[in-house]
This record gives sequence, C-alpha cells and structure tokens, in this order.
Amino acid sequence: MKINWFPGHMYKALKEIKEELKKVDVVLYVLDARIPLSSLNPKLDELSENKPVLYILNKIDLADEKRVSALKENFKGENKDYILYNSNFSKNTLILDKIKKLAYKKVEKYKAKGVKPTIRCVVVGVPNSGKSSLVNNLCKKAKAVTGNKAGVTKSGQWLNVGDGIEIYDTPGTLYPNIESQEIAKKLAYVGSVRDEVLEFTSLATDLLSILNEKYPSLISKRYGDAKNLEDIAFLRKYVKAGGELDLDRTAYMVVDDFRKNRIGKITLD
Ligand SMILES: Nc1nc2c(ncn2[C@@H]2O[C@H](COP(=O)(O)OP(=O)(O)O)[C@@H](O)[C@H]2O)c(=O)[nH]1
Ligand SMILES: [Mg+2]
Repeated sequence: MKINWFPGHMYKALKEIKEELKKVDVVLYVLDARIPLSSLNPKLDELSENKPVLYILNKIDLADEKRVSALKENFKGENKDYILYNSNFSKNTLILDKIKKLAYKKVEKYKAKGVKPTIRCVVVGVPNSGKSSLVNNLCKKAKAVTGNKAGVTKSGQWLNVGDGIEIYDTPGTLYPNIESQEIAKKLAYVGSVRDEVLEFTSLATDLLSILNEKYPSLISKRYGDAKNLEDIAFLRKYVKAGGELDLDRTAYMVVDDFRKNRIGKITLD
C-alpha cells in the first residue's frame, strides 16, 4: 500500500500557517505523544522565523511516557520547551507559565517601558492531534478579545486566557514533511490520515510487525500467541460466510485496538 494522502490543500494551508505565525509570539505545537517525532514538521523554525515554540506532547495518557521522556532532547533548546499533556484533563497553568518564560524577551522589553505586554499564541499540529481540545482546555474561562456580538460566533478571534496571554481561536493544520511512507503510516495508525484513503489489511500488518518488535509483551497480553492478522482472525473467530478468515474486519479491529489504547500505552517515535 502506498498512502497517497499528501493533501492538495496542504500548500495553501502552509501559506496560511506562515501568515498566522507572523502574528504570534509563541507557537503552541501539538504533537501526538504516540508519534511525537513523526507528527513534527522539521521546517517549523524556518516557517516561523525561529519563534519560540512550546511542544505539547499531547495524549500522554495513551502514550509510553518512558519512551516520550527519552525523546525529550528533540523538544528542548533555547527558545524551545515541551510539556507532557492530556488536553482533556491536564491543568493549563503549567502551559501558561511556560508560555511566559518563552516570551521573556517581549516581557522584559515591555517591562522596561512600564507596560504589561500581550503575549499572542497560535496552536498548530497534524489533524486529530488535539488542537481544538487544547484550545478549549486553555480557554475555559476565556473571553473573546475582539468585538464579539452576542449570539454571533465567529472564528478568527483572539481569546484572552489570563496573565496577558491571548490564544488565536482557530488552530492551524501543520503536516510533517512526508515524502516518507514510514511517517505517513504512523500518522495513519493514530488517526491523523483520513481512513478512506487507507487499506487496513496492509496497515494493520505493518502495525503488528512494529508492535511485535517494540512491544512484544503488550501484543501477547492482548492477542496471546497470535502475532499476525491470520492468527488473530482465527483466535477471534472472525470468519466470512464461506468460512474464510475475515482479514478486513480483523485489520480494522487491530488498528482500532491500537487507537483506543486496548493494546496498551505505546510510543512509536
Ligand atoms: N486520550 C486523549 N484524547 C485526546 C487528548 N486530546 C484530544 N483528544 C481526543 O482526540 C480527538 C481529536 O481531538 P481534536 O481536539 O478534535 O483534534 P484536532 O483535529 O487537532 O483539533 C478527540 O476525540 C479528542 O477528545 C488527550 O490528551 N488524550
Ligand atoms: Mg480541530
């Protein structure tokens, strides 16, 4: 299977992101902690002209925290920081603190003039990484900054989340640079590629081979001695009317098991 998913609108999206990035002081880059390196666009610095970045390693509740921590060097540096996060549950005060630290240059500059600065942020990341959830998580008590008439919900507003920090309410989609099928597949495993363009038998076969190598004990725990699609179909008695093993159904089930955390907490880099 070749995942031909590189969306045509990607180039337009990239141009839009570049425009959005110009308006902000800090970039909030949401990465799926199950595939943190694979959901990262390596050209972000170029796109953002080296703006400070806070990497949100999101869905940490689904990920292998040990493995994520082992990768942390990729997300640290001058102008860069990271946080392990669950957008559905984590308290956002830690994020706000980190944003302030990353924007210290602006804060200092304004302080010297006796003015409290506004720190503007935008959320970016691949589809399904949790960008909207993060915006909601940050904006629990937020008020729209720009004229927001009652009853009219517009997108494209700055939301004041406290501490002089404003978040743009519309996250930007930023894909990793994928000529690589390896990366495309990892995005597919976690649900960041539209399922319609995927062949599940091929996808599940590849996923199982990675998991058998990296997380053999989790695979045995879930599927016993079954290591491949045929064995799992047999084990689960997924059979078609004629008695043939139903590999399509099995494949879908395996990918779904992975996505819903039924195999366990996994990080595939
Ligand atoms: N388990 C878990 N699910 C999350 C987390 N953040 C987001 N989600 C879920 O992931 C799915 C996609 O989230 P969404 O915010 O719509 O992603 P977006 O496409 O990047 O805007 C939704 O079902 C969210 O509830 C998280 O930290 N942990
Ligand atoms: Mg969204």
